[in-house]
Amino acid sequence: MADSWNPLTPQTFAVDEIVSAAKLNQELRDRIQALFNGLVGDGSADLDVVHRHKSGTFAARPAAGSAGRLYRATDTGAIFWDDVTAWRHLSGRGFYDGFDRADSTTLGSAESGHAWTESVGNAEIVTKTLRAITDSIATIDSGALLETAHFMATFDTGSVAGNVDLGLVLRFVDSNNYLFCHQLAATNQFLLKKVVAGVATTLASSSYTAPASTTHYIEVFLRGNLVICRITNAVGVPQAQLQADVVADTVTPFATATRCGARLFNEGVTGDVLHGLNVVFNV
Ligand SMILES: [Ca+2]
Repeated sequence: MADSWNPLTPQTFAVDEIVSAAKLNQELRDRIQALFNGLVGDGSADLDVVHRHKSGTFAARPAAGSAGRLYRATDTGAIFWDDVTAWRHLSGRGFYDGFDRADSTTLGSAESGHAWTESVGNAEIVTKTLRAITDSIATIDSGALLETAHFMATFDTGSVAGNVDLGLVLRFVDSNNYLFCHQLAATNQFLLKKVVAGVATTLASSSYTAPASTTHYIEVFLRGNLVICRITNAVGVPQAQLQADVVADTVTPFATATRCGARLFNEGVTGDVLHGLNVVFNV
């Protein structure tokens, strides 16, 4: 008999039908063709099988270990690729939070869907800003290795210029191992530092005294071992820029860092606050 591939018009079977081999064979062929069309061909041509990848919340993502899988996180909008050893960030809208929600001592989830963690100390949301109650590092999980990224943050310095101590954490493993940029009144500098086994080392620095109660922007380009950080005042004038090669830190010791966030060490009502943070991963 001639081939007749028509997966959209399956055979019908009566309850008491004794099915002929030809009819069963036809049905089998049609179903296999439908599967083939859906997976290999143009999915829109076959309504029986639509090729979709596994999806679910970021927290429900399985462990990496099967090469080539894709996973779409429904809450953070990210798509990841499994390279066996780790999930790689393939695309997505990235992370963003303007803290446009009610005052709270817990940080909840960012507007992009990423869950905040108070990795160090205690922070809170006050008047649509992030503020430290005690010296704090608040992080989110990007879900993949932070090899390249672009950070843009808006801060307001606190009301006491001599206490300014704010920054962005670019790669965070734990409270004793992380890379960060830092505006620090104690030395009147903008700095890039690494903390390894609890010991902080300055990788680059530039003189800058941040005035009190003033909006600043911090922008960071993270490109593997190359890091460029700059701090800009409210009218867009760059005040300090750092360029550093952190070659030893690209994969070691921060190889497992998937977290990044804000470091606020000038706490309380007179302290510095973060207005908003946007991070685009793997740009
Ligand atoms: Ca808190």
